[in-house]
Amino acid sequence: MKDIAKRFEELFGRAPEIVTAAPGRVNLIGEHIDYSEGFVLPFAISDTTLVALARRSDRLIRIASVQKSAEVVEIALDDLALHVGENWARYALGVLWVLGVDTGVELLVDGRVPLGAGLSSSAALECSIATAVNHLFQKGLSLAELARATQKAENDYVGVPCGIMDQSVSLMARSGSALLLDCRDLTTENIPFLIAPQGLELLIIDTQAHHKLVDGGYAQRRASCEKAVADLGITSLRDISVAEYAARQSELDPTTYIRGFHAVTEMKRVLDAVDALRSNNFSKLGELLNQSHRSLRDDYAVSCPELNLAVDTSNAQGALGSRMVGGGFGGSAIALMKTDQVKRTKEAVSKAFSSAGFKAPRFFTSLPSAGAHVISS
Ligand code: GAF
Repeated sequence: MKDIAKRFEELFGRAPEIVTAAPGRVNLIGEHIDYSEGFVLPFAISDTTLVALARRSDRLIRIASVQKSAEVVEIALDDLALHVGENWARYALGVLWVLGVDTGVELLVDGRVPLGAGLSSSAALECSIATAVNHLFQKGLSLAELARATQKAENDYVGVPCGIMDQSVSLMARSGSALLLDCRDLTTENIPFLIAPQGLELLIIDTQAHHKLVDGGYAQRRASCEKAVADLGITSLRDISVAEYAARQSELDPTTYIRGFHAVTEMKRVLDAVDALRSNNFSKLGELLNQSHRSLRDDYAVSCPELNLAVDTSNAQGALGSRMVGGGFGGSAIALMKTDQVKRTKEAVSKAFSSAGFKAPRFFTSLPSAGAHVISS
């Protein structure tokens, strides 16, 4: 694969001033609770999005992506607030808009996080650009500030109502650990996640499914959680125990109740998963993954037939546990299993998908990897 600095030079006729990388993620557990101020436990995967950037002496912004045939999109810096550009370009422009650059730039993206697999290629893109801008323009922003800024870019510039998890882990992850992230104040703790010495592997199954509900469904789930908070008169679902929540069921309409029930139980499962990891209790972790999946499928209603088939087939092959990850309605599932079960699980999932008439799934594995960093400057 060609070096991004070389490609930048071919495209823009000079060397970049900085090259950065930021990873995609999988979430071990803690799904759909980042926007309810919960704890989540994602880790960064080894696939990253590379960005090469150089300042211009005028006020022109020129951006391109290797995955879009390096076709250059141009916009005047003073027109950034107009929110223009095709989809991928808006993710990039949104970050320049939110962080503020005082000169034009040339920017090339090489996104190596599998696209459309629910592995947060968009957060990787945002965070790689944010890291480059923060360094080159000497913004001095902390990782938490960069996470809030990139989330704002996605919410307000692209128009996707995402939470804070994906950007935070892409920026803050450490190799060898899952990131216990408190989505209320963005404090973190690194929880070692070293499964290979235990003879275990976390298989990532990209179902290649993308159901239409994605956008509307996500916003509706968020709205249900906000309604539960408002109707119960509490500050956040984070501030109520499962028992107290259940005791107040009559105060909520059935849909609001069941959505919030997922959130409060998932918050507890994350803390239980941390305990399980700290005591090397991987069968307990597997059980929590299964509970999380059932809750996302039955209570939160964000799974889909492809994700359920991936999870059920993995479990039937003897996985310790399996669940859908990310926003849902498609994307990927994870399955924790003994290393020697990986091959036959892949075969079984592929066969089950083919029999069900689904697209062929893709498989990945990844060790927990480092967050965004400068490669050269
Ligand atoms: C998507 C969002 F971008 C995250 O903020 C998070 O809510 C996740 O879905 C569900 O946990 O990845």
